[in-house]
This record gives sequence, C-alpha cells and structure tokens, in this order.
Amino acid sequence: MDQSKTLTSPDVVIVGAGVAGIYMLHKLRNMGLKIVVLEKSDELGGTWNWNRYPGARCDIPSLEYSYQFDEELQQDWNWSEKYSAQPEILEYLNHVADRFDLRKDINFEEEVLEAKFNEESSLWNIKTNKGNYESKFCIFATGCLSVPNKPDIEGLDKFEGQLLSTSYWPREEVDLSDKNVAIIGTGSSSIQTIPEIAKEVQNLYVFQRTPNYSIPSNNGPMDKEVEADIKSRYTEFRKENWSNGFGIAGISDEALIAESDIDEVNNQLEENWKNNGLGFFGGYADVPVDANANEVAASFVRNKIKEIVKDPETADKLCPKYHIGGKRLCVDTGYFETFNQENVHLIDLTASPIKRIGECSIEADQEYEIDTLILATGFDAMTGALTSLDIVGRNGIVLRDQWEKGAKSYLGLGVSNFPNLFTITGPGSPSVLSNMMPSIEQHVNWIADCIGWMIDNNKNVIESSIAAEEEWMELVNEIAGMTIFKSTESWYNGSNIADKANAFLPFIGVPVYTEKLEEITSNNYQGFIFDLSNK
Ligand code: NA7
Repeated sequence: MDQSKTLTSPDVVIVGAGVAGIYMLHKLRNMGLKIVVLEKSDELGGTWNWNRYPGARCDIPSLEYSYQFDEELQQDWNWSEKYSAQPEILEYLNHVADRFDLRKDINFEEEVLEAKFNEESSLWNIKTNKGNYESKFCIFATGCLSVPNKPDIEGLDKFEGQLLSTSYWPREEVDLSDKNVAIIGTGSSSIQTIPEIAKEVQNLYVFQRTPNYSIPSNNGPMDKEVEADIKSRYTEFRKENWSNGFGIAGISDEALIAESDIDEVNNQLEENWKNNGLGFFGGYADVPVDANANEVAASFVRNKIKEIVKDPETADKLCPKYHIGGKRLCVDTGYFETFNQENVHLIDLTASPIKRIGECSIEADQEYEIDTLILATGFDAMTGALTSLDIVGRNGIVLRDQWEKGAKSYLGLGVSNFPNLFTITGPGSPSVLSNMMPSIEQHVNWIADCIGWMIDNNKNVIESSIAAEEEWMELVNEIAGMTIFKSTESWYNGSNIADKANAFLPFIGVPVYTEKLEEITSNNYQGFIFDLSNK
C-alpha cells in the first residue's frame, strides 16, 4: 500500500453512492458502525447521476421504484408522474441523502483503484486516487449497468464531430437542433431518447443491429387517487413485489396462455399494452418458458408495430424476431411513432453492418454525413464494475481472473476466496430481472443483518464456500435453461461484450430466490464459512 497517502480505518467501506450505497450507509451507520462511502463522481445517484440523456426515465412505476425502509419518507415524498424521469429520481435520492444526513460519510470524486484482502489482519486494504483505507468489510454497491460498452468500430477514436454517450450524457444542455445525428444501438436507452431527440434534429440516423420489443408507457401525471390508495396501504402493496416472478406489484402470474382462450388472451394483452408497460406479459407464467405462448405475446407486439409504423418496409425492420423478453423488454413514449417522421431514418445493420466511422461521417449501406454521434451501445452488465478494478482476495486471487470463465457468486451476495466482501445485487441474484429497488433493499437489509449477526456471535470473517457457490450457480443456470432467456443473445449472458464468457447471471424468479435466501439465513447462513483456518 502507498503509505504516503493518509490511512483511514472505518469498519466498512462501501463503494458507490447510488441507490444501494446510500441506503447501505444509512443502515450500517444506524448500527453504530463507522462507514466511509467512496464515490467516483462529484454527485450521488449512480445510474441516475450518469444517465442524463433526454428522455431518461425509469420503466418501473414511481410508487414502486422508491425506498420502503422509512414509512414517513414514503408518505412524504410525492412523485409527479406515473413513471419518473431521471431528474426527479436524482432529486429524490438527494432528498434521501439530506433527510438522513448521509453526505457527511460520502467521499466524492474518490475512485477505488484496488481492494486487497490482507490475510494476516483479515482486513481489506483499499487504495483510491486520493488515499488508503483499511476496513473489516468491503461492500460493492457499484450497480449492474455502470460500465459502458464502447464499441470497437474502425475510426471511432478519430471522429471529429460531437461524440455523446447515453451513459455519460453531459450535465449542461446539449443543443442538437439542426444537427445531423447518428445513434448506434436500439436498446432501452436509445428507445427512450430517440423520440426526444427526433423533435429537434435535422436528421436522425438510427443504426439498428437488433430490433427490440417495446411497450408504450402511457406515462402521465400521477393519478392522485391511485397514489392516495397505495399510500393508505403501502406496506401491503410493497409485499406484492415479492409474489410476482419479476418483482412487479399488482400482477398475478398464474394464468397460462396455453390453457386460455385466444380471444381472451388477446383482450388481456391489449389491456396490458395500454396499462402494464414492463409487466406486459407478466400475467402469463408460460411466456418465458413455452415458445408457443411466447410467440402469441411476441406477434401481438409485432402487429402493433406494423399498425403504428406507416412504411411497411421500416415496420418490418423494426419487428424483433427473437423470443419476447429474451432481451430486456423496453418501455417507451412514442418510439415506433417516431419512425413516421420524415427526418428519422432507420439503417438495418443486419443487411449492411457499420464499416467505419469517418471524421464527420458514418458508413454502413452508404456514407452518412453527421455532426453528432451518439453511442447507446449498452454496458458490461452485472460484472463490469467488479472486474474493471483490481479486487484481490485470499492467496492473491484477482476477482477478474476467478470470473474469467463466467462469474460465480453465492446468492449474488458473496464470492469464494473473497472474505468479508459483499456485493449488492451481484451475479446470481434476481437484480436486473426484478424491480431493482426492492431487490437492493433486500440485499442491504440482509448484509446489515449478517454483519450484526457476526458481531453478536463473535465471527470475524465470512466467505461463501466453493461448493455452495457452485451449487447456486448450477441452480441459476438450471432455472434459466427452462426458459427462453438462456437461448437468446443478450447482456444477461454476456453476449454483448466481445471476449466475455457466456454465462447466464440473473436468478429468475423473485419468490423462489427470496424463499431460498430466507431458508439459508435461518439455517445459520448455510453455505457460508466463518472459520477460514482450514481453507
Ligand atoms: P442495451 O440494452 O444493451 O442496448 C445496447 C444496444 O446497442 C443494442 O441495441 C445493441 O445491439 C447495440 N450495440 C452494441 N454494440 C453495437 C455495435 N458495435 N454496433 C451496433 N450496435 C451495437 O443498453 P441500453 O443502455 O439501451 O439499456 C441497458 C439497460 O439500462 C436497460 O435495459 C435498462 O435497464 C437500463 P445488439 O442487441 O447487441 O445487437
């Protein structure tokens, strides 16, 4: 360790001051522990701080995408829309930080460069751009989608126009009026930003490799009656998150398309199209597992695209061919309608891929002169934030190397060879296949309880056993193998990143996960080891 910099010794270092990091701080500080949160940015908020592109919005309803740990907070805060936009979520997170006086324990503009476990002292040594820390526990609250994927396209580094990325959008106003703009990628970020950008630009060239399924959000001002009703029974309402497979409240997923009358199914899907957003097919348990049922929901959306988009050739190119849900379902505000605008042009990269980027142009089927290039090319999902820095466990093992052939974690909370290290919504937990807010709170509460239990029971270290981790990831894969998720190329299984191991990482099924987590915990943290002397 570089001793020239000051050494600080809290009980716990938390990396990241996003939704997970700030609640983890609040929770552990209330237990009397000394905490330091290290945040790379000069502002808290994580995802909601970085992703400031026009149209950025949460695709989970506001009343569900909010903390539930404090009754007064959830009663006091009022959301202005059904689905909250990025600025309002950031304002909310700042309000939470102020309300619970969290800022004083967050070190901003401090980036972790290395975290190394010292086997003699059983402490984590954490090196940053500003100092050194030594702590008993190290918690990574670094998010599932925080390391952007920069595409490897010839000429990109020599582009002389304005280069933007949805995941690092500038804070100052970006004036795109009268510009010729290209956007690469058609995932959620792009689908949200395209309708906004298209309003002002001269020409928008959309470079699409894979079309995506998107459901209209039908967003609007918060319905005060709905809000009052939910607030009058908030605890009960929150419980609904735990009974749906994807953690979405208000949707029972007991019905099967295979056993239903097709007219009734289509009527229900019409209802869902109008009202449910991300929960579009959530009411039917067989959509993720039965290809025929899946096709019913998929073709419903394709027909909608063909109804909305006037030019049949463009409509056809916008129709996804893979199983619906296999890639993350998108939720939009006028996405498909945007392709009826004369200034919006769809370029199908399956027919002619991007050849190169010039100083002021992009070339695929032809060369397009552009002023601005926007990358909306996704993230090194679920593992990027953990493998992009040096996390060194016992015997000098580097996490990046241990995960070279695919990430393995126990419950998405602990990793073998890395004692006293916790990840919030790590690989092997429902995370990105659930409503992140309750999933984050579930993990934060679990970690806090676990540390409390260790203190009460004089346990110095905790580490997941290799056997438990192996068995857990087998279960993750076994469940995924029963679904359409496993066979679809997506960032759920690392296929969007060149050279990344193909491994399916989210646990599918919030209720099953919760049941197993509770069972393991009540069994004295079965699968975790508290004595490393024999390892
Ligand atoms: P996504 O969903 O990973 O979308 C990235 C898009 O970029 C997707 O359409 C990719 O096509 C495309 N892409 C990536 N690399 C390239 C290259 N080299 N050439 C052309 N196209 C490319 O990321 P988002 O940011 O939109 O959304 C991520 C999540 O953030 C979202 O689900 C929400 O939870 C919030 P591909 O599909 O790989 O063919």
